[in-house]
Amino acid sequence: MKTIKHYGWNENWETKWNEQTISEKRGKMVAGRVLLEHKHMYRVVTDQGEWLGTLSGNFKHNAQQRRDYPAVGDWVGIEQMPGEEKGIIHSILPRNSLFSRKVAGETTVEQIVAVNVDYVLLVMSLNLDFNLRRLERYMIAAWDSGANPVIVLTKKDLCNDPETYIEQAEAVAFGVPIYVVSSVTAEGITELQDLLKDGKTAALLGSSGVGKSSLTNALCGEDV
Ligand SMILES: Nc1nc2c(ncn2[C@@H]2O[C@H](COP(=O)(O)OP(=O)(O)OP(=O)(O)O)[C@@H](O)[C@H]2O)c(=O)[nH]1
Ligand SMILES: [Mg+2]
Repeated sequence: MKTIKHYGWNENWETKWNEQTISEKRGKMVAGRVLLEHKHMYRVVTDQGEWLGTLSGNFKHNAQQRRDYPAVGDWVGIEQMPGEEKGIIHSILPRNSLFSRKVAGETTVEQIVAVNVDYVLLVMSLNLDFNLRRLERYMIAAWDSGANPVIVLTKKDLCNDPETYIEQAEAVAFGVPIYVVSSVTAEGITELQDLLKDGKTAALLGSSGVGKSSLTNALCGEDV
């Protein structure tokens, strides 16, 4: 069975867990990572399997704003309901990055896209989608989140002169690593896999059709 290490648990999280989890609940709780979120219900993966998590009364009482609630990528302290694939979430470990966007409606609300992301892959394809202004905006969003930006130029197989594009990207990228890949020929995929090994978490940012899903499948070696 997969353990939480496969989902990015490491010594840093272990340390945070030991420091933060000092309540009387400690003995009953295990650490888990939020995989999905829907209306204050959370799918949480733990070393004992995947549970459906809901918030403890105390947690709800103390939560004031969006950021106080769990989000995808959070490490939480969860207590299993005896004999059930369900649990009560009591706590969240301090985040090391937070990626959000403002959604305009009657009032502007913050939507958290993902937290505890190590790398944000800024994905653009080497054809009509290539746009340096957009790349700059992506980089600002990535730096704001606290995660490390990485530029991924996709569909290399469709491009006759990738060098020209790479040079242009380098000119605005200021030391941000650039990977050039093709999900069709698999060129560049191993290099990107190397970056993401050891339980690193990545989020993808890019327009529709640039090849994010194809890239995810190529990186995982299976359909996900
Ligand atoms: N030639 C070529 N085509 C690709 C490559 N990657 C993706 N495509 C094609 O581009 C189209 C869009 O790819 P997707 O992976 O669905 O793009 P996406 O970014 O996930 O798009 P959304 O889900 O709409 O945001 C599909 O027809 C893919 O087959 C590539 O490396 N080379
Ligand atoms: Mg997609």
